[in-house]
Amino acid sequence: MKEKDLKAMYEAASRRYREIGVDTEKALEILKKVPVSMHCWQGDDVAGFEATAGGASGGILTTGNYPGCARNMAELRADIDKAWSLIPGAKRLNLHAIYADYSSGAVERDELKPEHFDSWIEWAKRRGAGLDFNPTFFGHPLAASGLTLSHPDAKIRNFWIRHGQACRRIAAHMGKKLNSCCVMNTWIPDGYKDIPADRLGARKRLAAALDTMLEEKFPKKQMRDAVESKLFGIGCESCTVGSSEFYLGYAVKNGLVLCLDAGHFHPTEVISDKLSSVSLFVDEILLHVSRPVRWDSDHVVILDDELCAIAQELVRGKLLDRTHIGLDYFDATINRVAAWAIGMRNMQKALLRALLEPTAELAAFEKKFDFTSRLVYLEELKTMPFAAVWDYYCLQSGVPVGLEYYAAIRDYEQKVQSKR
Ligand code: RNT
Ligand code: ZN
Repeated sequence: MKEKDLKAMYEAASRRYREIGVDTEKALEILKKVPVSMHCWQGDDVAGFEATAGGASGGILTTGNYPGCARNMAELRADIDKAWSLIPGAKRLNLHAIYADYSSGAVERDELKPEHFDSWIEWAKRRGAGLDFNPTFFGHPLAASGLTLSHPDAKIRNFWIRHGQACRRIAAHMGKKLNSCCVMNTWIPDGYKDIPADRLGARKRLAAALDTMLEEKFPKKQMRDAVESKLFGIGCESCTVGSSEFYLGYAVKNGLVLCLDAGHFHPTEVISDKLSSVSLFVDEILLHVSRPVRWDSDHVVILDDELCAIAQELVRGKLLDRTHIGLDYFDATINRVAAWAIGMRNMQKALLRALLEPTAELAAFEKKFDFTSRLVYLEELKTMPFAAVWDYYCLQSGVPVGLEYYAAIRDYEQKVQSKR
C-alpha cells in the first residue's frame, strides 16, 4: 500500500478515536517505549551451543522439523537480526545459559563466567538493546532424574546452586555493561510423575537452595531475580515442586520479581486475571507470554482474547512500568523467524489496542454500575480502525507494513535458511 494512503487512513482513524476521547499519538508514544523481550530459544528449538546439546527436557519440548533451523551462534544472531528488522518498537533479547559463547573452550554450567557472554553484550550494545537471562536447569545429565535445586543429593543440588549463582553474576554483568537492568528468571523442571510421599521435603529443599543461590546481593539497577511457577509438565504430572503457591510466597517474602507464564496454570485459569492481584504484593512482574493449547504447549502467540486481556490489564492497571514483558514459546513446524515476528508483532498489537481504549471512561461507567455503557463501548472498540493505527506505527518505525513482512521472511528463507 502507498505511504500516502496509509497516512490518510491513519488520519481518519485518529479522528474516530478522538471522538471517544482517545489520543492515538499519545498511545503510540507509550507503545514505542515498552520493551518486549524476545526469547532467543525459538530460533533453534531450545538447543543452545553446548558441545553435547541436551536440548529441552523436564517437560518442555519443541515439536516439528521445519527446515532452516539456526545451527550455531552466527546463524542464530543473523536470524534474530532478520526478525528484529520486521518488528517495531523497543526490543530486548532473552538468553538462556546454554547460549554461552564457548569459543574459548567448553565449561560446565557451574563454571560459566560473565566473559562467556561478552560477545552477546557487544552484540546487544550495537543494537541498543538490553539483555535478560535464564539459568538452564534442564537438558543436562544432572537434571535427568527430574530434580535439580530440590534434589535430595547435596552434590547434585549444589551443582545447580552453583549454576544459579554463576548465572546471577552473569546477569549483573550484563545489566551493568548495558546500563539496563537484566531480569534473571529461574525456572526449574523439578517434579514427580507419580504421587510423591514427601512434597514438603522437596519444597523445603528448594526454598533452602534458593536462599543460598540468592545470598549474593546485586544492585537492582544491574539485575533482578524472577521466579517462575508451573502447574505440571510431561513426566511430572503429579507434583511440581515450584508450584504457584510456592513461588508467590517465596517472591513476596524475599522481594523478588514474580514470573507469570501464560501456560503454567489450570486450563481455565488466565494470567490476565492474576496481574492485578499479584501487583499488590510484588513490586515487579515478569511475563512469559505464551499460548497453551490444551496444555503448556508453547504455541506461537496469536492475537487472541487472552493476549488482549493481558495487555488491557497492564494498561488499565498502570502496570507497564513495573512489568517486564517477555515471550516464551517454541514452534518448529513453521519458519522460526516468522514465529518470532508473528508473536512479537502480536504482543505489540495487543498493547496498542489496549492503549487505544478510553480507560478512564470505562472505569467510570463501572463505578456508576452503568454496565450497559461499559459493554457497548467494549464491543464497539473491537471494530474501531485499530489496524490503520498499527500499519501507520509500522511505517513510522521503518518496518514492513502488513503482509510485506512475510515477503521479507520468504526471501530470507530462500536465500539463507534453505541453504543450511
Ligand atoms: C518451561 C518454562 C520456561 C522455559 C524457558 C525455556 O515450562 O516456561 O520458562 O520455557 O526457560
Ligand atoms: Zn516460561
